[in-house]
Amino acid sequence: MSVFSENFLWGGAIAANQCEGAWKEGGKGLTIQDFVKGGSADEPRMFTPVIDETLYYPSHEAVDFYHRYREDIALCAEMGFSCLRLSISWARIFPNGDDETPNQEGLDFYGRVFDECRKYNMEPLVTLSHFDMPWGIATKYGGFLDRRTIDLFVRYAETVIRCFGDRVRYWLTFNEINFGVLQMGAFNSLGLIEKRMLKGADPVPKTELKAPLGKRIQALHHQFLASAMTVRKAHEIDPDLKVGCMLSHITQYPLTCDPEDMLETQRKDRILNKFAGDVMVRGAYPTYIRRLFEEEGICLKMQPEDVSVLQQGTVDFYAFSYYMTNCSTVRTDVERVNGNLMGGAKNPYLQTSEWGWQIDPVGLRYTLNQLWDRYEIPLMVVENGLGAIDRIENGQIHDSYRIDYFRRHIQALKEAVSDGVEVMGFTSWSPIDSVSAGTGEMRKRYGFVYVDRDDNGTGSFQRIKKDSFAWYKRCIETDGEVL
Ligand code: BGP
Repeated sequence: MSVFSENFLWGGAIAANQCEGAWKEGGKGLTIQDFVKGGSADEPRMFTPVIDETLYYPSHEAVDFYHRYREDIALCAEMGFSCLRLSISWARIFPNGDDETPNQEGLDFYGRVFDECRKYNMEPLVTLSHFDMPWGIATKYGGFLDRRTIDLFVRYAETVIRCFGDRVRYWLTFNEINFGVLQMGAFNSLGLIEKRMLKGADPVPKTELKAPLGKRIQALHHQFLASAMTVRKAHEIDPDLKVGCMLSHITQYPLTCDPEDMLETQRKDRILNKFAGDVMVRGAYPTYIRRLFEEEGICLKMQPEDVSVLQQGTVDFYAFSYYMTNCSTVRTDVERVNGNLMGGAKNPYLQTSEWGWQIDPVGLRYTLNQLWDRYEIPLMVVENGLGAIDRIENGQIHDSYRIDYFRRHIQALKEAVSDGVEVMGFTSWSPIDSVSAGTGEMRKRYGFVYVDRDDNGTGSFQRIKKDSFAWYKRCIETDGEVL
């Protein structure tokens, strides 16, 4: 008998800027991602303050989901998905971010996408903001550092929730909101771009788009408020709608049992993983964060009403991405590895992916248990998967490595459910190959479905089922019994 509940959500997750393309169609405005070129694990993506249309920018065409959504949703339906996580591009609805009225063509597009999902009884799970702030908000307002951006976001959120609330029951506010505490999150997550970066026309490495911690925390505070206000709005519109937070959970292990390593692990875990979750699930700033603010000289500007806004806007469920774990240590003479959003000390017990991310299925069980113990609200794994190079042999892709990755992670998920953790669902990252968020590459593939597109922007966009397609179909069909 299956360990999963009857209405467990099985599916996959994609994001607008990584799959849609059609960057100037349907009245869409520009987003911050439209200015970023492709890179690789060793070569940072370049940001160009002015778009040079002779160059290749991965988001401009991505994998053409905008024109091929029917085919892609049908493929997901064929695998038996009961859920498709996807994001709305804010700039398709409010092209400049602060327009007087929403763009009807954008609303119509998503209406068609959600109808298509419903046709197959697939529950859409919608991320309102997945790393693609409208360019107008980043440049005119300075992203989330400006309090006015809160209202712009809430207006956008209210518009789409009112419009699609009948077809979309599950919502996520910001993708990987905890990214904002990291330097890399300044641009992607918070939309912070220093004025001087916009002056010349010269490309700058995306890694140079930085902001001091104080500014990032202030902007993150505004995102917390925007998220809390959205939760309240959604419940006003329809009390049955469920709104979740979404974090990238980068579980930290101590590299050794040296008490100093234990403390370092706790410190990192709190800032990176717990802080944002605590605010959004518990509705208040945790006490441990005060000391960090003091030590870093951070003086958060709050309005008197902020405390109650956070309190009244706690989320209904906790969603997170899980790809890997890292080790923390105070020692500096240790081997290090790459990772999603950040690297860490190498764990001698784990293998790494081709991009250096440590593969840790058991860590998923550990993480789910930790989160359940802390919050006791429903959890959902909304991203998990293996970025790998796939090779076509006689028109087929034998991705046994990906099957192995999922088999072990879903096994761990089942163990966690048997441990008593309440898990609502599991959506793999990118069931259809899409552009990598970190490197902008196409060759870093996650899909059950291969897309003919390369890192130079050539390819027919043809979709080809990989071996993992039939495997995942069988997994869903048997409710995770046959892995
Ligand atoms: C998460 C993002 C996704 C996705 C995934 C894989 O951080 O939410 O957008 O892309 O990571 O990362 P990457 O694409 O860099 O391999």
